[in-house]
Amino acid sequence: MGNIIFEEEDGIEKVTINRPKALNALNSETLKELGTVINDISVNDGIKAVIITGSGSKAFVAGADIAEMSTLNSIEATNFSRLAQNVFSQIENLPKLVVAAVNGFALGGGCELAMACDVRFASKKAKFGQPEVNLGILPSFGGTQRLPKLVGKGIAKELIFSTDMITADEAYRIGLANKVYEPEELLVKSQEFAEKVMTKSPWGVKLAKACINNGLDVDLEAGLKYEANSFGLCFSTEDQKEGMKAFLEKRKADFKGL
Ligand code: CO8
Repeated sequence: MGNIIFEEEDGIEKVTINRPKALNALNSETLKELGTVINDISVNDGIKAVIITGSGSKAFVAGADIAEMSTLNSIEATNFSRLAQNVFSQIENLPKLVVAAVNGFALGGGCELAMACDVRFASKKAKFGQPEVNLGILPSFGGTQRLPKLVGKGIAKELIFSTDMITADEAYRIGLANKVYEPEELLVKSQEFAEKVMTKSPWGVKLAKACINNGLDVDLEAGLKYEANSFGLCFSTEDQKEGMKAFLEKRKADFKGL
C-alpha cells in the first residue's frame, strides 16, 4: 500500500493520499489501494468516521494522473473512469461520516473525490477546479453529476467550461466547501467535527445519510417513502429508545449504535 497512508485513532480513520511528488494525482494503482482501504473501513465497526486528506502542504489531489491517462485508449479510459467512479461511490455510500480535509489543490479528480465525501472542510490555501476541458476530456470521476447537485447547474457549467480555479472562500460562497479554516487548524477542526458527529446516534446518522443520498436520485414521492421506512427502522434500534429515554430523563444519551 505505497500510495495511501491510513491510521486509526479513537474510531476515526485518517486516509492520506500520498504521492506528494505528483501532487497526490490519482493513478490506477492509487485508486485501487484507496478502494481496498475504503472496503476495509466499510466492514470495520470500530471505525466510526473517516477523514480524507492529501500528503504535504500543497495538494489535496491535483487530479487524475495525466501521465497515465495520456497512454490510454478508449476502452482503457472507460475502465479508468469506472474504477474511480466505483471507489468514489463506495466512499459516498459508506454508512459513516466521511470528511474531506482539503489542504491544497483539489483539481479534476481531486475535486471529484472531495465531492464524494459528506462534507468538505477547506484550508484557506485550498484551490478547487475542474480543468479537464483544458486536456481535451471532461470530468469523468463523477464531476458532471455531483458538481451540479452541490452548486447548481449554472455554476457547475461555469466552472467546468471555464476551468477557472477558485479559492476556498469562493468554494464556500457557492456551497462547494462547508467551512474554511487556517491551514494549521484544518485537521483539528475536521477531527472535532467527526468527534461531534460520533456522539450522535450512529443509526440516525447513517440512515439520514442514505436518505439524503438516495433522495437526490429519485422523485420526491420515492424519497419520502424511503425516509418514512428509515424512520420506522429507527424504532427497532436501541439508539431510538436510548435517545428518547435520555431526553425524558434530562440526561445526555449514550448511543451504542445498536
Ligand atoms: N497528474 C500527473 N502529474 C501531476 C498532476 C496530475 N494531475 N498534477 C501535477 N502533477 C505533477 C507535475 O507533473 C509535476 O511533476 P514533475 O515535478 O515530475 O514535473 C509535479 O506534480 C508538480 O507539479 P507542478 O510543477 O506543475 O506544480 P505547480 O505548482 O507549478 O502547479 C498545478 C500546480 C497548478 C496543480 C499544476 O500541477 C497542474 O495544473 N496540474 C494538473 C491539474 C489538472 O489538470 N488536473 C486535472 C487532471 S484531469 C482529471 O482529473 C480527470 C478526471 C477524470 C478522468 C477520466 C479518465 C478516463
